[in-house]
Amino acid sequence: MPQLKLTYFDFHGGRAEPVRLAMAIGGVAFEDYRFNFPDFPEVRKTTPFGQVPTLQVDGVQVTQCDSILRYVGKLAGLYPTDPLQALFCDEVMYVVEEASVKISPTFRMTGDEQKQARLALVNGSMPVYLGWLQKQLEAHGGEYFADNRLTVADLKVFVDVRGLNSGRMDHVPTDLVETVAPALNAHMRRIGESDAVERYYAQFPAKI
Ligand SMILES: N[C@@H](CCC(=O)N[C@@H](CS)C(=O)NCC(=O)O)C(=O)O
Repeated sequence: MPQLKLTYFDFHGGRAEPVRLAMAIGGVAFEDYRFNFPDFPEVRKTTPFGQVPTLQVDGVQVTQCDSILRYVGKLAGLYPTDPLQALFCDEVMYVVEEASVKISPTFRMTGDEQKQARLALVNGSMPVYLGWLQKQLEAHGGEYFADNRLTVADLKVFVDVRGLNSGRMDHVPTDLVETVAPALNAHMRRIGESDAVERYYAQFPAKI
């Protein structure tokens, strides 16, 4: 097994959390390098695009969260070997990523600018993405997004839905998912209550 070092913010969300979960569930050993927001200016100097997450694989630095998640999913046994199921898995991951790309700039806004930008998403693309994800889940049997089992796509949606429900994002109503795609909340609860995920978060009793 290669030596792996994942670099990302110290919180239970964002673009690296599905990677952490996949490694924990699959029993893949890695260095979980977490840093606090004030240290980001220094950390970003060590990355090619000034962005995180990064994964070092035997000292080689790799970027792009979905590429990292796919790779780690393969190591962890959480990525389909069947090409069509892999395609379904990738599609879901990319839809979540596309939604994240739309909301990312709003984290640099404040006040009314942020409010208007977020409300435009809440009333525009977000329900479209959430509705599509719900349909996709239902089309694949209602429990998992691909391969009739837990894959990295489930972990990516789980982290995203939990973030939307958290109240961490001002102007994004905490009942948005429940209103437009309640099956995604049921999915989130199921994944969150699974033994492996509960065991993982039991390591972080004091953190949100
Ligand atoms: N395409 C990249 C995007 C990474 C990204 O935007 N990361 C955010 C944190 S979640 C970041 O570092 N933002 C700082 C910036 O873009 O200046 C990926 O998929 O990993």
